Amino acid sequence: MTIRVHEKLLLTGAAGGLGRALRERLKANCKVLRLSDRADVGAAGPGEEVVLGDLADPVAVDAMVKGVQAIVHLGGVSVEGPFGPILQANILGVYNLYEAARKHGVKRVVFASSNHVTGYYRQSETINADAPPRPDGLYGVSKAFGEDLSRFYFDRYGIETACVRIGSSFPEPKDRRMLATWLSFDDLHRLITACLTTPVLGHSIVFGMSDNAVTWWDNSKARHIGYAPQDSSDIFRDAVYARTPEPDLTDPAVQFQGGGFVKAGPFTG
Ligand code: NAI
Ligand code: 15L
Repeated sequence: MTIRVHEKLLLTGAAGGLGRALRERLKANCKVLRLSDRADVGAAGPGEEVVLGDLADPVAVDAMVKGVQAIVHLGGVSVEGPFGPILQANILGVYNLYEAARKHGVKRVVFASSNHVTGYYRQSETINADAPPRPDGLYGVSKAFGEDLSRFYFDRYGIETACVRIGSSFPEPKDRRMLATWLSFDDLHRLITACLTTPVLGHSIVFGMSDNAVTWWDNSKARHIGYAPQDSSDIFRDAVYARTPEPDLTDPAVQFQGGGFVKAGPFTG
């Protein structure tokens, strides 16, 4: 199966944890991978180019988007915190990105949304893409904004987007919650590849998780994407149980899907 359907692909947030994990993997998806961040990403290697810039700056975003056919948008504030930086990177930044995509005729975007869009559902519930957002903080609200904005750009301008509500994408699950939310780097790449290559993406919401036995999310509304996870948190279960305490069922971080994010803040600034 060919996974190279775009000549030039933009990866924002290339200096971050997931950007670094995907840098090599995404080269298989394009002829040229354009790396962007406001932080240093090092020198461009073979099959790469670098266009740095701040997402809050429309001129910089225009330059990073111009000439690509598709975008994997990871850049932005990735945790709960003060509203100022979230506003700049995740709200103004995602608007700048879609405006540049519209101007330059980019037709497909994979948007790194987050499970924190629905963090106030309970860990005893299973939700699907039709469940209304219940963000667990300002970060989750900013990702819900990105999902809504991308839906508008699809309805008005036909730009297809996959809003990937990533669970917890790290080398291994760090705690018991992540046994449900874990997404391996290889499965993340499989999921992004599916979003980039499916013939008709439309505007879709898909939960970014591996094939974990315990799950709170039902991806049956995203079958058209063709994502088939091959990893599972289950191989880490015994080790995670051994090194973590019994959950306190009165703790909101244990009750709600968003975990510790439901207790973060308030922040000022
Ligand atoms: P990260 O924080 O390691 O990387 C984010 C990158 O965005 C950083 O390199 C940072 O310099 C860049 N950035 C921040 N503000 C910017 C701005 N104004 N202009 C340009 N670049 C800016 O985050 P990570 O873990 O790599 O996550 C990537 C994306 O995936 C984020 O959007 C995050 O919200 C989302 N996500 C990640 C999850 C995970 O488990 N790693 C879970 C859910 C969502
Ligand atoms: C996120 O949205 C964050 O970007 C990531 O750092 C993790 O905290 C993840 O959610 C999670 O819920 O585990």
